[in-house]
Amino acid sequence: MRSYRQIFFSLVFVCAAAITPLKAQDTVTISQKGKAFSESSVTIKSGAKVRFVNDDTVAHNVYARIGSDKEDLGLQKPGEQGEISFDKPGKYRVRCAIHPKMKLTVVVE
Ligand SMILES: [Cu+2]
Repeated sequence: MRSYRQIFFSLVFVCAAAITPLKAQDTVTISQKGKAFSESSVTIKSGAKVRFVNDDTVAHNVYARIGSDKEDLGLQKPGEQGEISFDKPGKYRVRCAIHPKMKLTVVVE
């Protein structure tokens, strides 16, 4: 039956199209310990996320300026984590609102 074949291949195409964008999204994990980020700089692909994990004994408040927006993860207690997405290529600075010496540069390619 020709119509069943067409439906089958249409479904395969739709599923492949739905899965592809998910594979492109990478997540890089950055730890916070000793009132510092685990890296001073990280390079990611456009559309990827950076996950910030608080492995410290004190609270942190990670934020980044992306264009005119401020991405603020709010108060992160020890053991908590949060993610920031970076959709446009560029160089972004991530800071902690509590500890001004904490700096991370995110390069988005
Ligand atoms: Cu902090």
